[in-house]
Amino acid sequence: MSTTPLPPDAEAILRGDRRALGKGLTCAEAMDDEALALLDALWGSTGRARRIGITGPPGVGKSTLASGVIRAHRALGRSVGVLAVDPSSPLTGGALLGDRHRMGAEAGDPNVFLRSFGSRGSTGGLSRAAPFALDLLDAAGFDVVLVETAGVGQTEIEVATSADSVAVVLSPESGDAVQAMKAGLIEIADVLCVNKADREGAEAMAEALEGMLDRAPPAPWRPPVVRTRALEDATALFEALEAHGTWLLEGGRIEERRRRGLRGRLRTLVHALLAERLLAGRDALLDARAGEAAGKRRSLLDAARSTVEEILR
Ligand SMILES: Nc1nc2c(ncn2[C@@H]2O[C@H](COP(=O)(O)OP(=O)(O)O)[C@@H](O)[C@H]2O)c(=O)[nH]1
Ligand SMILES: [Mg+2]
Repeated sequence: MSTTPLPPDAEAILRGDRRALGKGLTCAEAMDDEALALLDALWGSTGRARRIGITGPPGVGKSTLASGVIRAHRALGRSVGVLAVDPSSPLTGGALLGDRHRMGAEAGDPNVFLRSFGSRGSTGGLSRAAPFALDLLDAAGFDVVLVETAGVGQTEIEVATSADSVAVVLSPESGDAVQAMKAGLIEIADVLCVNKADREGAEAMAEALEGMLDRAPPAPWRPPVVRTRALEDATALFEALEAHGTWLLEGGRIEERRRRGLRGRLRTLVHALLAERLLAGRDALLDARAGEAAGKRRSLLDAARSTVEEILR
């Protein structure tokens, strides 16, 4: 953490300047040097917001639910910063506009800040920017920071687990519910939400999830399975998330959970920094080993091992 005075843009974000926050998030999206300096400066001011993740396959109703959850927090006077992570396309704007539209009830409320965030290309190391964007929203002083991630990939799961409480949303019409389960989505759930409860198959899906939880090894927290009709009401999801938040605050569980989350992020960063440092200036070595693998003089794995040996020698 920096011990020098805060840079002006960091000061502005702490003061609640939304323009500065927007600019900071743009930097975070690119993970440029400016973003890194900003995050360094603001680290000491993070950790005050309650962080909520809403994840699940596309189309299950996450944005609609998020809108309801935001309204419930607003009714209690809490400010909310929202990050909608769209892995597919930060450029086309289709999904972005869709989210804006569905979260439209909050538009114009100065205590709700909504930002879409592209995660395309964020496949490793320092480019894993979304958790840092949550840090920025946290430092900006929102009472609640909510992130919606679409999809069931590793990145989405990582983003979701940088929240204190994670809701995994499924719907009876998402054919990829089984895939979501296989991808490890169920394991990260603190709350399981079967949305579109008005549709056929919702109750059967909820019961299947309950059965799965019955068979799982006992855990300190059993995720509740809530049924919602997001177009009408998201209260059940809001209340389940609140209950999980209360449980986390008992007996220091939240500190332990955050420490675990940060350990994962730290590992990722150390990986990236180590790789960057160790591979610097090694292009000739990599070319030579790749040539050997191409020419079948070594296997690819052997080439990798020997490259590591040479670098560490
Ligand atoms: N029938 C029904 N449709 C819903 C419900 N919740 C959301 N939808 C619709 O499902 C579609 C996808 O919703 P959206 O919130 O964008 O899903 P996301 O991709 O998971 O964020 C939209 O057309 C919603 O109006 C629900 O409870 N029941
Ligand atoms: Mg959405």
